[in-house]
Amino acid sequence: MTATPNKPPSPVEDIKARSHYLRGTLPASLAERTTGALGHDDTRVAKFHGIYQQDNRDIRAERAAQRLEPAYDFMIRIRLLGGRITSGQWLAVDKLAQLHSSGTLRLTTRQAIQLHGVLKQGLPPTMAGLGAALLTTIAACGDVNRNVVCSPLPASSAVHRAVLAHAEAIARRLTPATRAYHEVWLNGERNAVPVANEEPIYGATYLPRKFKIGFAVPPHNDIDVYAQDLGFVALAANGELVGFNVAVGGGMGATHGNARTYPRLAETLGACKPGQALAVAEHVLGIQRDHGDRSERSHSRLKYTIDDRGIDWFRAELERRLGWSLAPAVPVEFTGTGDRLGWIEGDDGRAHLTLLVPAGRVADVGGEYWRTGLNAIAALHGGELRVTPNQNLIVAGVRRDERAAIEALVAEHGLDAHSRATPLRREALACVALPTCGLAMAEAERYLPQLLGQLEALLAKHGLTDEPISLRVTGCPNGCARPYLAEVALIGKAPGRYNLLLGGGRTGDRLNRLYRQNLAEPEILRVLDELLGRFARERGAAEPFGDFLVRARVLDA
Ligand code: SRM
Ligand code: SF4
Repeated sequence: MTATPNKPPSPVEDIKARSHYLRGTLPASLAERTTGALGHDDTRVAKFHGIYQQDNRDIRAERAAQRLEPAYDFMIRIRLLGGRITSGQWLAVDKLAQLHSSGTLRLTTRQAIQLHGVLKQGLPPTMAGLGAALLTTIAACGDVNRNVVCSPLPASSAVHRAVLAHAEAIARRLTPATRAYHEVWLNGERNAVPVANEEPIYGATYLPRKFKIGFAVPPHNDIDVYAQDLGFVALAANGELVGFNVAVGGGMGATHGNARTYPRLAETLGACKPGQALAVAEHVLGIQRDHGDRSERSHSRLKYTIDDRGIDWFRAELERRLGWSLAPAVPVEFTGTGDRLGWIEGDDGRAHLTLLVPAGRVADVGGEYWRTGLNAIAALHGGELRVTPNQNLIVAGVRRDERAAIEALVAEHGLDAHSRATPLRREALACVALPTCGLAMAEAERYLPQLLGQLEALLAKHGLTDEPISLRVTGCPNGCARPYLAEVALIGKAPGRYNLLLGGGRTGDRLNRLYRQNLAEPEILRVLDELLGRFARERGAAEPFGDFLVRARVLDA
């Protein structure tokens, strides 16, 4: 186990080791009726099962004043490989959400679906219901390989099918092998004799920290491949998949005021053949398992392992484990990180409709009936839906004769945001933040609509309404909406206060930079008003806002 010199392993390492391959004492914690919480260690173990203990922060102070324990409840993250879910599964999830959660679904930036507000007694039936719908939450959280993301729009069917097959194979191989999930949630029999090593890949203490893999299909970087611990960029020739560029060490998370933490772009190491991707994934993960920092959790992602030891060391170690060398990387060009909203024709006679779901929240609110409307679409379509890493939803593989009926449902339920939204709104992302996220320092999802309105007014003032500018807002520096890649990012510092970061690239391959700290809304708007004014006057032809800020050396001021 690699720990920082002179520092002991973090207490989480002990909890993992004691958990007996993620069993912990979950059944006892679930049966305990005197509290709405799980036992201390079990809150850690539950994460590996896709379950986060939270409490409603809107009423935290009030509960404390009444000397009540926090209003504990749970977020359940359903892991959907490549964002894929059948219509039947969608309807099953909605039903469980109505029965056991706050009733809304949340599409995430890693193509998963989250339920919030599940009470402890609601966990077993929800988990069993998900299992019955052939859905899983295993490894949606925890120190393991998380949901593998994959460019979701299958417009070029052969390449996408092939890429997805590789993503699936890797996700399967790197799914924890423990039977604990079945035992606790799906009434699996417990082995009378414990299996000696239930986790041939992970071992008893799993990884030092979360690990993320993504597959992008150029020219669309709609998964933000350079934000992944391990990114595969598909290389195609004549409509066939011929290989992948391999990029390592991406990550967004940082902590305010801690210089040992920072966002980092993944670096391209080289290229591999399609059939070699699984070995690459297994060995990159293996290096991180064996060499990642297990004492200081804020410094334990692969990006720090690489920076601490050097990229040359990493490459040599990877090639030693592989027994072969990566080929030179192939130059690729991306055109953007957003989704292609609206209808896109596939090359197989099917069409795909990408709907803009504001901040990924599936709720009936404000004249947009996302829950009712998507249920109706799912019932009619009967086929596949795909969650995108931009928190949107694709109605995939629509037959020509279904199209008009789906369009009618979209219009009837007010789900046509994609056709009327400004470019700013089409690409904007916000993380969940308050009231459920325990780490939020400021609002994000709930603040986004107001902020968008204000920024649209500024853009209109400067004649920039049609300008695509990427905006991402998070409630803290952990980076769940990948804010460090946006042209304009607000990162929560305190209630109503944000750091303003500017100058990210439009194709996801340049980090933005901190421009001003701890600003309240009026100051944010004043700064952006001035910069957008300059941009309107001084930009080069078709020059994006982020590029302009870098070229004009605005960020050096
Ligand atoms: Fe995240 C922790 C929500 C994508 C980096 N993230 C959390 C938690 C679970 C808070 C916690 O630990 O108590 C948040 C739950 C909020 C809630 O109430 O739902 C949370 N993260 C999310 C989601 C739902 C944001 C969203 O609005 O869509 C995304 C769920 C993804 C999924 O389906 O698996 C989500 N999180 C990300 C991403 C983006 C990505 O993966 O592409 C990142 C940045 C990439 C990266 O990992 O570097 C991200 N989340 C973090 C971090 C910082 C990790 C680090 O390296 O420091 C934390 C904090 C932690 O792990 O300690 C975190
Ligand atoms: Fe919570 Fe921070 Fe992630 Fe937002 S970025 S969901 S506030 S951990």
